[in-house]
Amino acid sequence: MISGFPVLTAAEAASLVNNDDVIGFGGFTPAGSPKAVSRELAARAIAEHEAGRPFSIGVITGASTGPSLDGVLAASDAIKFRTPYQSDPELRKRINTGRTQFFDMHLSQLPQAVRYGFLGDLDWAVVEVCDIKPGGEATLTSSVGAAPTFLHRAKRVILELNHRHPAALRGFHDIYEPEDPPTRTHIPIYRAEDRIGTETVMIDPAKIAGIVETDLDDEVGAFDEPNEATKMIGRNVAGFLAGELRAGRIRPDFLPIQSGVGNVANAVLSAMGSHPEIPAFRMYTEVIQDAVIHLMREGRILFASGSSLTVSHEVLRDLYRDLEQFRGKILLRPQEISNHPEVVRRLGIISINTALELDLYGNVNSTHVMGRQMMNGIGGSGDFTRNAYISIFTCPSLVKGGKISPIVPMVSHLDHSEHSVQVVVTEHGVADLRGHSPHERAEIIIDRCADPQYRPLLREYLKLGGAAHTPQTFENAYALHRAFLAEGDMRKAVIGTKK
Ligand code: 0RQ
Repeated sequence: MISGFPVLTAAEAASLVNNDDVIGFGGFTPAGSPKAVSRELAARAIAEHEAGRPFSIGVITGASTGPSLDGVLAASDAIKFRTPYQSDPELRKRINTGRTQFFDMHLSQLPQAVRYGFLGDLDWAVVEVCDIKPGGEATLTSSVGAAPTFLHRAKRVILELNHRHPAALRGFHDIYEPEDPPTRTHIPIYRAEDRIGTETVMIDPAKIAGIVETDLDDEVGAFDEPNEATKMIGRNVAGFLAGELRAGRIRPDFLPIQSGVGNVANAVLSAMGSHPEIPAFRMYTEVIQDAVIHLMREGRILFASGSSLTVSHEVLRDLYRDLEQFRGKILLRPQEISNHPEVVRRLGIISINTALELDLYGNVNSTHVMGRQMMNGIGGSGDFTRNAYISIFTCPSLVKGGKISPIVPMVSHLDHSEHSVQVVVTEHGVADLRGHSPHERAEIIIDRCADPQYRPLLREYLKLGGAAHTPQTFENAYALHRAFLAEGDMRKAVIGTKK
């Protein structure tokens, strides 16, 4: 027994789950995701399938998880449906071949969708903790995600007590669950560092089926070294923001920053950190990445509010070693709060996210390759973009060795519309779309952001559209995509014929 709760092996815990059950797993991108029970659920699925019996479960998470959760469950065909975000190659393959039903959701909306009953009953919450007290008071680990809602709503609970995370993490979390309408009030955050909730989650002890002890690392992937293009994108974003400061459109003490996941995001933060005109700033974001911790150590980032410490093993190890140095400078919040549109608008957050592709008018596709293949999901990019003080999208001007231009006449899938997207940045430059009509936007994007190899094709497309308010032409809107699908290279597109 631990704190009066039965200790189970991961296999014993997994044996409690029934075919068709729906599980809410804690964790966020993939910090703090459970890693032991999911492995045993996958083993059970394989055994059940071999015995000719069905076994699959609904998997709801905060955001992406690692190979020990999405990876093994997908590989054993154990996922019946999946929401709201993923990034596992094995799972992606199944989603894109129709074997797993995936629905893509704004991350801030997931917890309330669970509470409203939109996703059906939640049979289980499986959540990683670093401490559990006898009355059911638990300290979460390196993320919060949707764990508080899962723990409150699920019929039963399994906890993974992971000794890799110190119990001294208590105090780094700010747990707050809003009331549901009609009794919801405002979220009382007025500055990035405002604490509004509790340090721990209270779990009904009667629901705790058992505790599984583990000692496992988080499964956050390492970052690539930034290449010339990502470094230039970073410098261009930093240069643009410095210009906004000079022009007085951003106040001298700056505004909180949200930055997406991935290599470009890491490079952007590093460039902002080393820009002489950008003052030390605060983050109000969902994912706290390596660059944030480095810049906090250098005094360039003063405070970070997020939902997860999505950092590499080394950075997490050193952060835990120096934990007291970071106390009071980091708060981990539920994704419902870290991404809350009301707070994003109130604080005046500058959002910086990455596009898969974007079109001449500023519409952005964050999720679907060639309009068909799901990459990861919209994540929190919509929560922030729509409500930002300034919304920025970055992308390289070329991918796949130049065979694809992420800047296209019309996006093949729409996640963020022209009404929400204000600034576009590639390694070539910055397209500031604020206050410009679709015609003007197209000119600016082609001149400043498209790769020179693609500018003639894009100009040709624009010319063909004539004087319409938004000069799309259905015959040619997907000429670049069609050329890539037919000939493996967008540069082979022919604009102007009714192919
Ligand atoms: O392919 O992996 O085969 O090399 O897409 O692209 O350049 O490595 O960029 O890692 O920053 O990911 C939009 C996916 C960018 C991510 C996306 C190919 C490219 C490469 C990855 P390879 P990069 P990144 C906060 C905010 C949505 C969620 C979000 C994302 C691979 O940023 O998931 O913003 N965003 N959340 O070659 C075909 C194109 C392509 C393309 C790139 N136009 N067509 N392939 N690629 N553009 C975080 C959360 O919410 C949790």
